Amino acid sequence: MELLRRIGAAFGRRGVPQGMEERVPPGQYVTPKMPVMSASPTPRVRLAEWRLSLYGEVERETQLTWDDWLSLAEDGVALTADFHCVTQWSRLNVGWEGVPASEVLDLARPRETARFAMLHCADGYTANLDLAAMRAPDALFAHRQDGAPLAPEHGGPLRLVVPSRYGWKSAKWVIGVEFLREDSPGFWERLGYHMRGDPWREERFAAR
Ligand SMILES: Nc1nc2c(c(=O)[nH]1)N[C@H]1C(S)=C(S)[C@@H](COP(=O)(O)O)O[C@H]1N2
Ligand SMILES: [Mo]
Repeated sequence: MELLRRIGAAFGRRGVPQGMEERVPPGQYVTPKMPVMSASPTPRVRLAEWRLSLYGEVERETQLTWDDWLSLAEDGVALTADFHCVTQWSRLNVGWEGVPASEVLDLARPRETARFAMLHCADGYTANLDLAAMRAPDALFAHRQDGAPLAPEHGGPLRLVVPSRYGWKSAKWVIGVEFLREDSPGFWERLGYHMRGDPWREERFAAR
């Protein structure tokens, strides 16, 4: 076994560049380009009608227009993060610009009882997340990717990015954040995907 381990270490992991082993969760390989992964066709979103609604377990229901978003984003952040899809590709160093998710959540003054969120999207897609993951320092609502406006197929005008969870939780075309007391399954979670989806623990599918 020790010999096998040493041979493995010398060759590295399949699909993982030398020296990147720490960055790539178990069972993932690195892809140079960001694939498009959508369960349905790209929805048409008109900025004049676009709203982001924050509701549920909150003190102050909030709706942002696109102009509201742009002024929020003036004091926004740019960060680089790795993206891990449950179908096993990982893309390293994706550049995002937007607003930290915790800052967006706080606009609605979540109640203390709010512990989870359901993300609602313009294509009818949903994804559930624990608020602790959404409040991680690298989680953001993003309207720009790799220095350009977020392309429609990648979730433009606005998507969520939660690098500490598998990609299916990074909701594209996000239009609603519903705050919840209890966890509830979204689109893929109802079909057997893991409720939490931490790539470092390889939480791909729910135990059955
Ligand atoms: N609204 C919506 N968001 C979504 C999806 C989707 O089908 N609809 N697919 C998810 C999946 S499985 C992944 S891996 C990422 C892919 O993002 P990309 O298409 O920008 O690579 O978006 C996630 N967000
Ligand atoms: Mo995915």
